[in-house]
This record gives sequence, C-alpha cells and structure tokens, in this order.
Amino acid sequence: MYSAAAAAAAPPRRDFISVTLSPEEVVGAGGYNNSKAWRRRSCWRKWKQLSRLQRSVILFLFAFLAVCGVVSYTSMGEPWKSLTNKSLDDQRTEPGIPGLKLANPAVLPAPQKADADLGDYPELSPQKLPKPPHVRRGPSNLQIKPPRRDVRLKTRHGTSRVVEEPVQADKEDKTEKSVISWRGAVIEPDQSTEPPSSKIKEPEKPSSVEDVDQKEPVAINERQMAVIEAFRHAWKGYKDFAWGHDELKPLSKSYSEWFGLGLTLIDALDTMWILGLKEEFEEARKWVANDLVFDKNVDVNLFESTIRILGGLLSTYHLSGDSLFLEKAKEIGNRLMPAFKTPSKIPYSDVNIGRGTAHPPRWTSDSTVAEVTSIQLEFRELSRLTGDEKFQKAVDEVMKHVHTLSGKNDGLVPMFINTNSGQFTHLGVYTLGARADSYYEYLLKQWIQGGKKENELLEDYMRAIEGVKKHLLKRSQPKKLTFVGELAHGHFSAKMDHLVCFLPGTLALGAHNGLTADHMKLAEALIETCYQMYAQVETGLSPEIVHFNLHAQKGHKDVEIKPADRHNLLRPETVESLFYMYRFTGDKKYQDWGWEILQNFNKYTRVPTGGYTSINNVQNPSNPEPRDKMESFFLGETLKYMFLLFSDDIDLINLDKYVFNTEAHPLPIWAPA
Ligand code: DMJ
Repeated sequence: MYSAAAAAAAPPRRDFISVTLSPEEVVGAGGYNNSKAWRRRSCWRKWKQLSRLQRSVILFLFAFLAVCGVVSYTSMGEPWKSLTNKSLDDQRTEPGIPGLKLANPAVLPAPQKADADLGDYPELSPQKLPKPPHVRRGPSNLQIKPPRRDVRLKTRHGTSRVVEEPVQADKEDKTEKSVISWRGAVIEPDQSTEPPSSKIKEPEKPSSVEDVDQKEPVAINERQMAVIEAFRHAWKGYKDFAWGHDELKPLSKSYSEWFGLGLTLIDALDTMWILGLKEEFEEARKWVANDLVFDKNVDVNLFESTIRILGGLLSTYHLSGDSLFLEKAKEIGNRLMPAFKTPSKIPYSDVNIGRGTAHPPRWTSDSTVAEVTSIQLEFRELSRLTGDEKFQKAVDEVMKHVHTLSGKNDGLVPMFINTNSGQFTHLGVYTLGARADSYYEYLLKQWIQGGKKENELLEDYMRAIEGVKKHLLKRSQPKKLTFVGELAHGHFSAKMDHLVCFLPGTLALGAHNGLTADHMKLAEALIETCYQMYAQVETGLSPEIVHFNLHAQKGHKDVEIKPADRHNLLRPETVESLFYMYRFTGDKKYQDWGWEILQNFNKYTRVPTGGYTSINNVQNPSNPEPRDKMESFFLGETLKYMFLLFSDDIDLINLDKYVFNTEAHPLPIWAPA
C-alpha cells in the first residue's frame, strides 16, 4: 500500500492499476474505519476500478470453482457418510460383549477403571444393558481359578450328559464361571434363583414355576411306599384327634397346644407335596385358607415359629406355586418382626404375634445363640419373595454382629447372647448340640443360599469346623468311633446329643459345594457314629444323649446312656444326614441303615389307633414307655428325609437348587443377579 508522500515521488511509469486514495482513506490520517459499511464501499470501489477484462477473468474463475465444488461433493458424499456411521456403530458396541450393540446411546460409556472386573460392568454406562451371561464375581481375597466349563445337559430320562465347551478368552472366562478357593477349599458357584433386590419389586415367582427341566416322574419304590404308609398312619391320628392343633397326643387321643397355630399341619404341608399325597394336601390347604389365624394374643418362640411355620409356608409356596402360602408367610413374617426391637438388635426369644410385643424369657434377658442365628434362611427368602428388604436386614445384622463378637474359641460359640449388651454370656461352654447346633448349620447354608458370595459366613463356618476338630473330636472305645464331645471351661466331656447328628449331613453338603475333601471324610466317620447310637441300643433307636467310652472296659460298648437321657423324641438328625450321605456317595448302606431305623420306629413308637409317639426308654424293648406325644418334626422332617433317602431321583429336591432349612423345608438357592 502506498502513502500519499510516496506517490508524490513516484518512479517512472510502469503498467499498474492506479488507486486514488481519498484523504479519509489514508492510513495514519485518523480516517481508518473498519466498519462493515466502510469495508463494503471500499470493495465495491476496487471492483469498479478493475478493467472489464479483469472483471470477466475473476468471474470466470469463481464460476469454475463453483462447478468443481458441486461435482466433488456428489462423488465424495457416500464414502464419507458410511465412514461417519461406522464410527458411531463402533462406539455403540459394548466392550467385552461382542455383538452386543446399544440401541440408542445417549452418551459415550464412562472410562473403565483399570481394576474394574466384569462384575462392575453394568454400572459403566447409564444405559440399561441386557444382562451379561452368567456374571459372577470372586471375592477379593479368594483366588480366581479359570477355565474349562462342563455343561451338563439333562436328557429326558434324568441322566446327564457332559459336554465340554471350548476355553474362551481369559476375560470371558471370568464372566462365565468363577472357581474360588478358601484355605484349600475349592468352590464352584452354581445356583438357580434370583437373589433379593434392594428395591421393592413385584413378588418373585415360586421356584417350581421356574423349573424348566421337568421330566417324567420316577416310580416310587417299596421303601418309599413304606414311608408313605407311615406318614398316612401318622396323619390319620392327627386328623382324627388333633386336627388344626399343634401336636397329636396319640395315646390319649387328644392334642397339645404350644402356639395354637396348627403346627403339625403346617410343618407337614411340603412333606405331603413331596410324597404326592394330593388329597391330604388339599384338605390341609383348606384349613390354612379358612382357619389359620395369626391375629391371636399368643406368645410364640421366634426361632420355632420361624423354622416351622414361616419355613413351612415358604417351601410349600415354592413347591406348589400357590400364592396363599406366600400371603400367610408374609403375615407371620411381619408379626414376628417386633422381636428385633431390642437395644442390641439381637432378637428376643418370644413375640406376642397378636399384640406386636416381644420379650425375653422371664428369668433372663439372654437369647439362645442357635435361635438368633437360625432364622436367616427364612427371613432372607421372605425379602427376596416380597421385595421388602426389612426382613433380610434384621437377620443379616445379627449375623454381622455375631461375626465380630469376642468370646469364641477357634470359631466355636457360647450358647447364650444378651439382648441388651449384644455380648455372649455364660462363656466357656462349647457344644455342637442344643443351643448352638444350627448356628453352624446356617453359616454354611446361608452361604449356599446366597450364591456362595458372603465370605464372612464361609470363614466362620470353616473356622468353626477347625475348632471342632481341635477341641471336640475324640474316638471312643472299643470301636474307635469318631464323636463330637463338649468343652466346659477347659474340661472335655464325652457327651454327645443326638442333635449333633445334623453335622455329618452338613459337612457332606459343604464338601459337595466345593469345600475341602477332609470334611467328607469326617462326615463319613460321624455318620457311622450316629448310626451306632441307634444300633448299639436295645430298641435300635437312639437316646436323646449318649456318653462315649474313652477307655476300653470289658463288656462295655462305645455308647453309655444315663437314665435321664434315654428318651427318643422321633428326631430327624441321623436320617437327615443319611439322606445327604446317600445323595452324595450313592452308597446303599446308608439307605439300609435308614430302613432299619424306620422299622424300629414302626416297632416301638407306632400307636395302633393312629400316630407315632415319642418314648421314654430306648433301652427297654418290652416297655419303651410311650410319652404320648408326636412332635411336628416327625412329619415335617423325619419322614420327609426318609422318603428322600430311599429315592434314587436326584431331582427330587435337587441339592444344587434347594437348601433345606433346619426344619427340613427346602428353599431355593439364589442365582446371581
Ligand atoms: C427341629 O425343630 C429342628 O431340626 C431343630 O433344628 C432342632 N430340633 C428339632 C428336631 O430335632
């Protein structure tokens, strides 16, 4: 650009376009103005100053460029468009799930944490993703062991075929199946039913409805027929003399009342279903529908009513799919909840289900450890079915609290716990019998129910079994029977309750679920002992408590019985363990032992006019001294386990799908969410 002064001293003429600048257009003269109007006018003047030829050339160039632009846009458009779409599609494909595309991603997925495993996957994106197949997460302190996946395909006849699936990429394998280990225990999670959600939701379907692999019913064998006959005989007595009441008194042809809630009838519902006694079941159902009333001014024991009534109703709901039983379960569950209103949240032993009040027994503010820790399977399942988490919260809190308590001895717990302080009381006495037994049983069974993820339960269980081995296991003389004694303030007692005979079954169940093989060895030794508690006695029936001989004495058997302990209440524990042992080993001797026991019940406890009775003296075959009472667990547990023991159908309450509560009511095992 030229200044006016420069123009005055102009050099000789050359060909150029002359530009005349007006004063206001001179730079530095204060006339510069960058307004739009100024720029427009200035451009137009410059255009006007061009020659016609110059203007034509410029216009031609513009026209040429415009034509080129249009042509190149149409030829390049398609590839560009597809390129753009492809990259969007790539963004929609979910990492880790080949082939899964989001329908309509609102935002890109959040960056993945370096240590995130696939269990965290669903939280990565705000999209609601379809469930990744079979996602399971191994607990952080457990070792993840990978690959080969066996798929058992069920044939129509119930046998299974094993198909080996190819090993997939590392990451995928972790999502498919976690095998975890805990101190040498190898655990393979494998469950079936959805776990509880933390939100209120529609009630879950009963597990029987979810069972897809229905197969033809397996024929009932002779021994099972004998169980059905025994059940019918017991039921006849109950129906004739105790209908709608708690327990039959078969000799006096009357009944006894404990809670006034038809205990035997409710306890027996799922047994009738399993035994295929449709008519009896329908009749009992009518009673539940029309006559079972919980709105009663009556004190019930929290533990007993949970395992028998709540447990019985829940399992019957699952087997039958009849919502009546779920409604009743909900009602009794709600009415039992006041028990948890204590300073420590350790529940009181007794609840008035009509008034909604709860209290400890009159003489103490303690509860029994087994009682407060053996109501969890039922309350947790009630939460899962109803979507109301208050039931599970209450019982989980108890377990968490007990987990942290001091006063245990290598995992063994005292028998009492205070509802005010939440501390164990009467320290120093350890038993696997009355008042502690089902604490151990429910550690394992809750862990199984919840899909083997709750590590504290497994830890407490494993530790406790180590404690049993260290402090309570001994061998008797002369037969060297392995038994579980008791420890009182450092002194070992060779006393064993019949109640302890739940332990071989529980140990076997743990081993079946991947726990260490020496648990199975111990189970085998202990079930032999439990059988000997029957076989070495004159009637072939076990007393309530035995004492084992630790030293060989001429003419003495392994088992000694004190006069106060020689009663038999028709208890189930040995038959229960025989059932597990037969299921897991297939060894027929367990069926034979159970068969002997059934025959002895028939011989010494059967009342001709209907029903069975507990007896006072298992050592006197000529007069076993009937006590005139048929406990509800004889129908709820003993005969049910007998029937299952004699069955060769592993799908008759499949132990990979159901877990039995401590009253023999099967509840579904939860699958991962
Ligand atoms: C039943 O009520 C339950 O099995 C409980 O765990 C122990 N006592 C009886 C049977 O013996």
